[in-house]
Amino acid sequence: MWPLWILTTLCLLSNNFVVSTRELLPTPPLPLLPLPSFSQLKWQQREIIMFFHFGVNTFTDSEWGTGHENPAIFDPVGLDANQWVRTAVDAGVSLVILTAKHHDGFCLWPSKYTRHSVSTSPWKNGTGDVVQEFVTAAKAAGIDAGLYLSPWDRHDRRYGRDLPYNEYYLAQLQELLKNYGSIREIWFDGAKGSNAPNMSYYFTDWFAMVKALQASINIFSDAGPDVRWVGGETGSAGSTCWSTINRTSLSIGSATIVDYLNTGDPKGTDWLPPECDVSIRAGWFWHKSQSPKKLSELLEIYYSSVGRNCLLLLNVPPNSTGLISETDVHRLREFRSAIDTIFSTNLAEKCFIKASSQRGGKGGGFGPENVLDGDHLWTYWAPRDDENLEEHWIEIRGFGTEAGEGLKFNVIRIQEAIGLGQRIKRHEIYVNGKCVAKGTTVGYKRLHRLEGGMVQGQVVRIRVRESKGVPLISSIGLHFDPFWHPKLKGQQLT
Ligand code: FUL
Repeated sequence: MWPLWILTTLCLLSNNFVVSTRELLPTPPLPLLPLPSFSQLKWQQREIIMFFHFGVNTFTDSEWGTGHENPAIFDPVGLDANQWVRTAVDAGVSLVILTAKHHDGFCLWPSKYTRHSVSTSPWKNGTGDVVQEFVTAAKAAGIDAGLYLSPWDRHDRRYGRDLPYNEYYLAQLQELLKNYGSIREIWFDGAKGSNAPNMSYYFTDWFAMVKALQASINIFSDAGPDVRWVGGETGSAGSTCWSTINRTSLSIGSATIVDYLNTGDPKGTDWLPPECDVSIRAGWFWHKSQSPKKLSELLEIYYSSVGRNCLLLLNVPPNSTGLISETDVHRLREFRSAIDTIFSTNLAEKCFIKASSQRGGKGGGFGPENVLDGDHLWTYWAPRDDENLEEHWIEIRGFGTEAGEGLKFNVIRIQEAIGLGQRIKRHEIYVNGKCVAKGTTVGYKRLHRLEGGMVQGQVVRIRVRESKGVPLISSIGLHFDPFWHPKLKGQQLT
């Protein structure tokens, strides 16, 4: 046995040989719970996802089928799921969700537990499977698939009898989540007609079964557990929108909680971000008489959903031929190209940037320059964590031409490093010392499309007036939206 002093000396000596001159970095701040899961973070970054409402209603010009539809009406002779997926990909969408069964109970796959499905329809002589074609097309295009399975079923006789219906529903969940590869979102719709039979859904069993069958899936319902409904179908979240909420205050299918769902809860103990579902047309299903919303309406929806810390779930209904109509394809192209036009240039990239303080000092890895890199999650500006600091701010200052003429923009983008929790409660934006926008929450992404129109100025300061812990900002953008024509006149703030 070596004496301790010899061991210590040897260690010190050997350390001398390996000691490096590399400076150690200051550690990141503590997270502020609750935090998103890995799958929720992946979901949030998608920004826009797409819904396909398709089924017997597509052939009957209705929104809620009765459950008595004859499968003989289902015959989408030109069905091409690749065209649906191409439309989604061209719109920048990475996850598409299909109504495998809507309230009418008709199944788009040949379920072994009912005859009310594609198997008794004339489409492909009863040998077709829309769910299969849909997931195969998504996989071929390299995007993810999700499924909607309506709890309310107006066709099946078991509906209204708790045990048999829950067993039926679980059997179908297993078919869908076992046989079609990776499914990334499952949509449990809380909707149900007022005269429908009473029914208790065994949500605990459903959720557990889903998680047993799929590793990276997010479960959507009014109350999560992974993604919550935003409380309306207009594609718009509250201007205050927390990803946090108390799940115990939520229930599925209750109209009384919509305001709470819309804004979330700063004191919420669960990370349960909202999804804004809205249709490109007035109805969820295709109707010959309807046409897509105008580009300006879609942009309004984008600012009120993605721009308010949410995901936009945009429904685009395939028609009775089994294709997405050309009018919708065209409108979606315009929509994507408008978003790209607005956000592909960030005027702040050409600017000086400074902040009220920075964690660990210069070179510590938490400087304000992090808000201009391409990582919108894990590199961020962190101010010094010091109770005596009165306020945290970050400032963008033009130089060269921008210093003379000033920066011209009408959209401000702010993003929080939500991997460490959602923190900002109140913020304000000043251009040359004048307040041009105020808001509450930021979250993953907050967009301010300026009500006063374009502003022009040399110095833009974002002041965080209130936050839970220190604010952590991962990205900032100053953008110009040529499609925005507010009633108020622009302001020259030079
Ligand atoms: C609602 C349903 O009743 C609509 O038909 C549609 O599926 C929409 C997404 O959810 O609750």
